[in-house]
Amino acid sequence: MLAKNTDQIKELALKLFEINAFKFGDFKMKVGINSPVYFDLRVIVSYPDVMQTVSDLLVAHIKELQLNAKHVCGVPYTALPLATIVSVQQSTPMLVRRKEAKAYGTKKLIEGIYQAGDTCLIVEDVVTSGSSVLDTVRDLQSEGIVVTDAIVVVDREQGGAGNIAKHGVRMHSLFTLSFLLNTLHEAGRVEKATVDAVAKYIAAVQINSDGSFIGGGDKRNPSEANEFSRTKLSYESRANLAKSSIAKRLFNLMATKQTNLCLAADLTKSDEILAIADKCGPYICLLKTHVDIVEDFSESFVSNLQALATRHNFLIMEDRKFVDIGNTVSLQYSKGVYKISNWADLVTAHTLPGRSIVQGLKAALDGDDAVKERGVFLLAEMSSSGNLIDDKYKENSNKIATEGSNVDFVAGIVCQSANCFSFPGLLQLTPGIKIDESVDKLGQQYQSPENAVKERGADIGVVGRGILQATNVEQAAINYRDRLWAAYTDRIAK
Ligand code: 6AU
Repeated sequence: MLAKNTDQIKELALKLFEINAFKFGDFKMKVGINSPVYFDLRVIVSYPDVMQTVSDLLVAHIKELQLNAKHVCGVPYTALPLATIVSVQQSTPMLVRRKEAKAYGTKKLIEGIYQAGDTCLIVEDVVTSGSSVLDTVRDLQSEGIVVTDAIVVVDREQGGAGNIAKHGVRMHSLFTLSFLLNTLHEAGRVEKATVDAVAKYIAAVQINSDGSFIGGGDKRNPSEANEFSRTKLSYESRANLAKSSIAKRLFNLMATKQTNLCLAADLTKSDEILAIADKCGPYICLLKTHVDIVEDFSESFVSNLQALATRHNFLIMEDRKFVDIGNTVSLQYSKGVYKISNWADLVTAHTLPGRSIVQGLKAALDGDDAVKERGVFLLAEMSSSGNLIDDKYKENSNKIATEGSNVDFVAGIVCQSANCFSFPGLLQLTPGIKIDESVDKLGQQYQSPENAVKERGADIGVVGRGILQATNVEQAAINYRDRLWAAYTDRIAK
C-alpha cells in the first residue's frame, strides 16, 4: 500500500463497510471454505462516488508503481467496470476476457485488439487464493500476451499474492484485510476482539490456488477458525456488528436485561393487553401485538403501552406482516386508524412482493433519523404446517435483508432454522414455542425453548398462548424467560 493515499484509503474502507461491501458472518467462499469476513464489491456499481474513488486510487497506484502495460484487463465480472474506468482514465486500451469462449463466430477468449508480445496489467477486486487472477493470466498468456503485474483492491492475505507470484506475476493491493480491520477498529466500528478473531482466521486458513490448504497435512478445521458464526456470538458483540440502529438497541437491551423472550400479546381487549404487558414487562425484551384484533383500539391504548415499554424497558413490535406493493404498505404503515409507524418500534413484513417492501416501509418514515428509530423483521419461514415457503424463497428473503440499501432498516428475520441467514448483525425471531404442546388445532407447530435456541438458532423466542393461557401468567413468563436465556448462555458457551 502506498503511504501517500492513506487517508483516502481509510475513508474508502469505512465507506465499503457502510454500503455493506464488506461484512462479518459465516460465509461460504468460492474455494469451499467458510470465512468470517466477506467482500461483495459487486455492490459498488450502485455507488458512483465509490466507483470513482476506487478507480482514482487504482490509477494513482498504477502511476506511482510505474505499471506501464500496453493494455488493462479486468478479471470477470466484478472488476470489469473498474478496469473500464482505469482504461479510460489512463487512455490504456482494454482487453476483455470471456469466461467461456463463444460457441459461434470467432470463438475468441480475449476480446480487443492486441498482438503477441503485448503487455497487460490485470485488475481485480478481491484476492483470496489468487485462482481467478491466474485463470485470466493463463488465457492472456495463451494468446502470447505478457503479464507481469496485477493490481487488486483487497488482498485477503490468505496466500493469493504468493500463489500469483509463483506464476511470475507481482500482485499490488490498495489494502489488505488486516489494514481494513484496523481502520474499522480505529474508527470505533468494530471491537478489538473482531480484529483478533479475523487475524486468527487468516493465520489458520492459508490457501493454495487449487483451494487446498497450504501446509498440506494440516488438520486444522477452517470452520473452527471462524469465530463469527452468529449462534456462537454473544448478543453484546453482535450489537457491534448490527447495521440497523434498532437491532443494536435490541441486542443491547437483551444483554443488559438478560432476556430473549418476546411475548405475543394476542388478546382482543386493550385493557387485557395493558395488564399483561405490566405483569410480564420485567421479563421480556419485546412485546408483539396484532393491533387489528383489538376491539377497542384507541390512541390512549398505544400511549399507555408505550409508557409501559419505557417503564419496563422492552420494545414494541406490531406483527402486521405487510405484504403489498411499496406504495400501499407505505400508507398501511403510517396512515389509517392505527398509524403503526407512530408507535411500533418494529414491524414484520413478508418478502413476497420483493425488495420494494422494505423501500415502501422506509418511504413512510420522515428522513434518516426516523429510519434509525424503526425497523422491520422479514419473514423467511413460517411455523404453520404446510406453508408454501421453499428454499429459494428463503434464500431470496435473506438477500433482501442484507442488500446495501436495506441494511439500516432490516433488524432481523422471522424464521425457524439456523441456516436461514448468517449475518450476525441480524436477529432471528422464532415463534411457535410452547413447553407442553406440539401443535394447536389450526396448524401451529410448537417446539421447546431449548430446541428453538440451541438447534434452530433462535435469538428471540416468541411465546403467546404458552403464557397467555397459563394460570399464573407472570410465573409462566419467568419460566419461559429462564429457559430461553439458559439455552442461549449454553449455546454461546460451547
Ligand atoms: O405462541 P402462539 O402460537 O400463541 O403465538 C405465536 C405468535 C402469533 C403468530 O402470529 C406469530 O407468533 N407467528 C409469526 C410471526 C411472529 O410473525 C410467524 C410464524 O411463522 N408463526 C407465528 O406463530 O402472534
